[in-house]
Amino acid sequence: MTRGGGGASASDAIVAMAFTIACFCCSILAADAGTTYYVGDSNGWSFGSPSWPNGKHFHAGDTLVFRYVPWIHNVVAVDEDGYNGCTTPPGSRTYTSGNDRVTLARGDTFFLCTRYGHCNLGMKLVVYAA
Ligand SMILES: [Cu+2]
Repeated sequence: MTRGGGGASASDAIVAMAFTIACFCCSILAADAGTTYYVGDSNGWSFGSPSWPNGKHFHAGDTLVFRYVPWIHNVVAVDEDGYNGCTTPPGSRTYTSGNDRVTLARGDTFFLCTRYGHCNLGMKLVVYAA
């Protein structure tokens, strides 16, 4: 820049404003899309999943992806009683694709695997979304 004088020029101000607006729009888009989490990370949805949410902060609109071998496991969204007792309330949503995407609503969401004995062996998950 060869222009003289101190202080920020008008073009600098416009650039700064454009940058601010762009950031603002990006943050809105990010909020809409939410964050995608892979349950169990590289292990997938498994018996080690109950501790997986530890230290994570989920928000409504985030997506959980459950990856597993479909003929070994499944994913059922249950209520708190179902989670505590390893039971499946009537009408529970069941996922069986092995690559299931679930968008979180605000509050606690409970999941378990209904294959024989799996829930009692610890294959269940509760996630809190703010
Ligand atoms: Cu299972």
